[in-house]
Amino acid sequence: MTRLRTPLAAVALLSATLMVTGTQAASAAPEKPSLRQLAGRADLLVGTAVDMSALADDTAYRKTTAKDFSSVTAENVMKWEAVEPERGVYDWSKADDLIRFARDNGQAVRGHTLLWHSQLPQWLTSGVADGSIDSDELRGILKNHITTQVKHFKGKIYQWDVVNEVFNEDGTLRESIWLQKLGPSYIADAFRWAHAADPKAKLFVNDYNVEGINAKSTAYYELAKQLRAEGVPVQGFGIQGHLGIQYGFPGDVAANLKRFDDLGMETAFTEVDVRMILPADDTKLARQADDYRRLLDACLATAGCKSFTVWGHTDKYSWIPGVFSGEGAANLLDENYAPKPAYVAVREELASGR
Ligand code: 9MR
Repeated sequence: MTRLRTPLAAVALLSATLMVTGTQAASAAPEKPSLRQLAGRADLLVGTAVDMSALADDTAYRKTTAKDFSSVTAENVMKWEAVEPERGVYDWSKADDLIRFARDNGQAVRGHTLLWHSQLPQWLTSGVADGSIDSDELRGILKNHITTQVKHFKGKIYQWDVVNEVFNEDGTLRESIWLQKLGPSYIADAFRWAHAADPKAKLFVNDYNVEGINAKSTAYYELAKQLRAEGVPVQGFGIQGHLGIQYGFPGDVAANLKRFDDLGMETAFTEVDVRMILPADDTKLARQADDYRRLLDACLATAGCKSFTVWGHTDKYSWIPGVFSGEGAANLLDENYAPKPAYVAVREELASGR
């Protein structure tokens, strides 16, 4: 036995080795490029929805939002109930906070959303319900809303979700107050008003369950084709991308994007998350990673797909558990901001380029 192999000396050697390797590891391992750096090389914006309370209160959240993403979407604060809680009384404060955060961090902002059947202010829904707001007035209210909001953010939003979730699964128009009171022409009107208020913003339709080719995505395809033939300024198709591993991966995603590309439209994934029945395990997380990778791959394969946005990037603030009981773990980072296999898959896919 040599002197070095005596226990004390061995401990000394081990700790010296650890110190050296530790130092070397810190200085030698280059920091991995962020998602936004990799996306930039692929001519893509990689985005996240932002929860404004988390952004205000949670330093780690602010850091990950700034580090990995080149685009941000307000998860809630640009919705009608948030910006005009009382008729004629606007509150842009939280939305403006996001615009400021984005400017400080060199990020683009997606606008979400101008016209939806959900998260409408109470003064509006109750006025329509009790008949005190008739159809003519409602049309004026909608025009005013779209014009005021788009003008407020003019030049600061690169893509607007002008109409959100207007079709049913079978491709018929959803029975919202808009359809009931204004008829189907409300859609073309919304795009014309938005375009007049900010001619440079790209104007999108946006929905869920339209990843693959199906009755609903085909309804959007036909609508877009028709509107564009009539000269209505609709330029983009937003695919939300709320998946669940238990449902299997939708077919024909790239072919679906391509047909919009062929119409000369932009496409975007706007709200990607992939939920699972809890608890998570390695198999489920691998499956989830694969779903993220495949959505991103379809985007990268499509010339007009210029942004890929996740609907929150940490499981800590996801909307999923509150809506789908027993489900969750849908995001790229876990509740403690540790990267999941899905994060690694997205990074690898971005690194592989277009
Ligand atoms: O993530 C949003 C959640 O915090 C809100 O409570 C919810 C209200 O309906 O809206 C969620 O975001 C939705 C988005 O605006 C449109 N597509 C579906 C999203 C998840 O429900």
